[in-house]
Amino acid sequence: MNTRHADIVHAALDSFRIELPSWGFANTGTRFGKFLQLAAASTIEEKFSDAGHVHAVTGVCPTLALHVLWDLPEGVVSSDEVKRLSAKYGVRSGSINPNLFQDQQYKFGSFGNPDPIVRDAARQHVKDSIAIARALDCRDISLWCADGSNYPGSANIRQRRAWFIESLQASHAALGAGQRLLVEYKPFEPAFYHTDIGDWGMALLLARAAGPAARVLVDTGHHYLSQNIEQIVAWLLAEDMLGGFHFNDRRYADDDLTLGSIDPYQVFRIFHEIRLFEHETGRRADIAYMVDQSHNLKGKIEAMIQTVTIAQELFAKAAIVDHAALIGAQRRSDIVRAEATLQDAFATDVRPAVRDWRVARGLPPDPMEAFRESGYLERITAERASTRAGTTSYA
Ligand code: PSV
Ligand code: MN
Repeated sequence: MNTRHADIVHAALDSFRIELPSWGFANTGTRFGKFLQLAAASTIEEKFSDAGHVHAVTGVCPTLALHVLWDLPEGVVSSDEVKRLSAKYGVRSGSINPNLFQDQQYKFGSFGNPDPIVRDAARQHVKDSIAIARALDCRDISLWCADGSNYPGSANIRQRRAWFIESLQASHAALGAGQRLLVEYKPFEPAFYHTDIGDWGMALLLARAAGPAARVLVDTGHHYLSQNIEQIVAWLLAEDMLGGFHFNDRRYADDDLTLGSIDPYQVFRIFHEIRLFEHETGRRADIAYMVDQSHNLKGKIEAMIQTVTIAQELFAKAAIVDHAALIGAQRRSDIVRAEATLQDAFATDVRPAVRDWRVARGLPPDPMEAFRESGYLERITAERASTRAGTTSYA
């Protein structure tokens, strides 16, 4: 790697921050079972503490996404306590995630429920979540609706779309200045016939209908197999409608595997579209990068450190793409040269430059080693094991 590349990598990493999910530190599992980890967090304080350790060794995770029912079940009254935890552990609250899928009343949907009382309750919960976000100085309200149906004929798809527009507009109207509503889509699960916000096109139209501060959130695991996610990203960028990412990888469905563990080239291509957009427009894309992974087998904190490291490396690789060469080759329709321009960047070993960047910023050169040497995992394993052996809370 030459010095010009090293400088580009350093500048790119300076601009790259990634948010951790509170639920990624808690015990989770599949619908068949959970393998409990004694070190898993079960209180919001433990989640902040664990996130603080990831941030301490990586230096790029200053915020923690919160899920309202799992982290602030008592609502806005908990915000002072959350602020205290932020200050204590050096991590701010990040995106606020309403929960419109867990309560029994949402069996037949939230914003799309045929019962107006349930639709009202869902709207109220989102408004309460926005108030929490305001109290915690959080910009983004990240909305995922599990709504859908399992059997043809059992739901009126167009009617539900209209109900969604109504509720999203009402939610948007409750936003404070500078806040954003991120609309996440997912093709299936938990619904297996139709999902009300099933893909990026539906999310885009609904976000547009909601109001000017709504954007689309792309969860990389929420696509059909072989779908071209970077093309979706390129279109959303062009439409100024890309608000954020939930990062994870998958092999079959929404598997919650570590980012880049199955297809790192896909993640590189996504980052490349963002860097190319910024190169061509001279504008910074205003995107919230967030992790959305709950690990069932890997140690939770180590999985997060590994994810962040991989994200940084793939972002750095995308940063060194030779844009001038690429654009020139595309204009000449020199397909082989254009393709090789991407492949060259992807094949470049950026790890030494990333390590140098860490050292220059006073961070440990190897975050995983630093974490393993810190003794934190052994300490929390002993402490948490003694206080609650056998706890099975989801988040
Ligand atoms: C749904 O699969 C999802 O991606 C949403 O973002 C939820 O908030 C999150 O997972 C919960 O684990
Ligand atoms: Mn998600």
